[in-house]
Amino acid sequence: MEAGLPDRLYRAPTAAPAGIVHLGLGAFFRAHGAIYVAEAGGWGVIGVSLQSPDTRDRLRPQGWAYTALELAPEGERPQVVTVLRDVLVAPEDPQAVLDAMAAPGTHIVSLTVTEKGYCHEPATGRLNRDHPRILHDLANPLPQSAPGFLVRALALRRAAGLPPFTVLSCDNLPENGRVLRGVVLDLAGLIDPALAGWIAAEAAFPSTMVDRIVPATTPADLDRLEAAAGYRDAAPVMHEPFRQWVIEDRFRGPRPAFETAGAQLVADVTPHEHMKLRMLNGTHSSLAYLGYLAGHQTIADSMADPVLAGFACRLWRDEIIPALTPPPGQDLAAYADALAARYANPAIRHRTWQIAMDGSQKLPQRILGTIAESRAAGRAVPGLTLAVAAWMRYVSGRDEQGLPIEVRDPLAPRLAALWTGDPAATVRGFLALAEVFPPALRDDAGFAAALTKALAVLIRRGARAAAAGLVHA
Ligand code: CS2
Repeated sequence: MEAGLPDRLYRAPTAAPAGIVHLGLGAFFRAHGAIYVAEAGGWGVIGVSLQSPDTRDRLRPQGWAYTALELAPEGERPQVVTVLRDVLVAPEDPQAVLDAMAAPGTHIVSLTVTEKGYCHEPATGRLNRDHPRILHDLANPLPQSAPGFLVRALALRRAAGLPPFTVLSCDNLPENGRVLRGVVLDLAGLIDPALAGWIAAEAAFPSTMVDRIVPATTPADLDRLEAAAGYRDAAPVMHEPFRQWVIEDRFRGPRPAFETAGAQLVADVTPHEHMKLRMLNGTHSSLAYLGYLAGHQTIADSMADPVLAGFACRLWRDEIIPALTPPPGQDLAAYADALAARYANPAIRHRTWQIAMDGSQKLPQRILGTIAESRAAGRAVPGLTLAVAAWMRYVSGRDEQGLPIEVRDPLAPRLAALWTGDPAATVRGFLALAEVFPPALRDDAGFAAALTKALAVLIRRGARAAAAGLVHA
């Protein structure tokens, strides 16, 4: 142990197999799934970074231990998490990742690779066969993409006469297990149809709903932790007190007793996923675009602005809740109240810029589904329509003062090129994006008209005034 973590919290290495390989070792998993696994007991995790060695290099001198700092309005609480057994960096040694996934002691491969890591078309959920990483993985046995690792590792297990691992998707996609299964079967079918048949018959892909607000760790957070806990950690994670994990109980082998850590094991995750993606992530994205354009750095700052707080309440009450079927026993109005309190937590500095990232991958499940279903049912959704207009303005790459915005999105150059400044022409260009907009919206002239009107108001009056117009409507 070289770094400053207290010795008494360091867990000696164990020879027991970890049981879980996790793809995508970002802050979210380390502040959410890893803590559930740690609290369930008896299992460990081999973490895999699919991009950079940074997290591995920071964690190695700490024996893979790190601090999760809970940020509540009333104070901070550090917890040292010692569930990681090893960290692998896929681009450095993809074979080591495949070996860990194919090991007989591995029963679960879980994923937090973000929406774009699924290499799917967001509007349809199908594999994007033209994705550069998928093209690479079709031609090479050592993969780059998450679906590529799953397919090649499952092939190794099949060849070795081992059962498949359970694939546990923990990303913010609706029916994430089903989407991932489809992507994996598409890719496996292109490599070896018999393998695809075996995966379809033998492997389990339970869907899960994950929830905890985990802003990216900043250099200032390292100092903040040192002040709160008295030691320096090179890779802590910051999170809110709330956490939720709803898991479809369909595992193919052994699993941790997640329920002892508070996870809900259910037969059908879909209503939970819809509620969370549309009520939390849908308003998160709406506040991210409108809040950023209105000059707010964080979600808490946006919620401290009565106009945007009122706008979020309007979205929940008038537009999102009427289109939802609540999960059994769930009061959606109470869920909205709890979200408003979580967003307002001033200790969490969750940047609007961070949430605004990858909108082309996020909008379909967060906002466009609600819009399409509401329009089909004859309900007006001007607030969500304004949020889509704000996204269009945001990805133009210029804010309301004409200053540049650092847009992060796999489609960023194409999106920026669609902005003409003329509302009708801009809306026509965006609605032609088949990857993003479902056919029901692309072919809906009424929606095009409503979006054009919202964009015109946004351009003329600015984001804050446009939102205010709907709060008092
Ligand atoms: C956020 C989510 O960054 C984003 O897009 O909306 O990460 C959100 O904080 C989590 O899904 C909360 O569970």
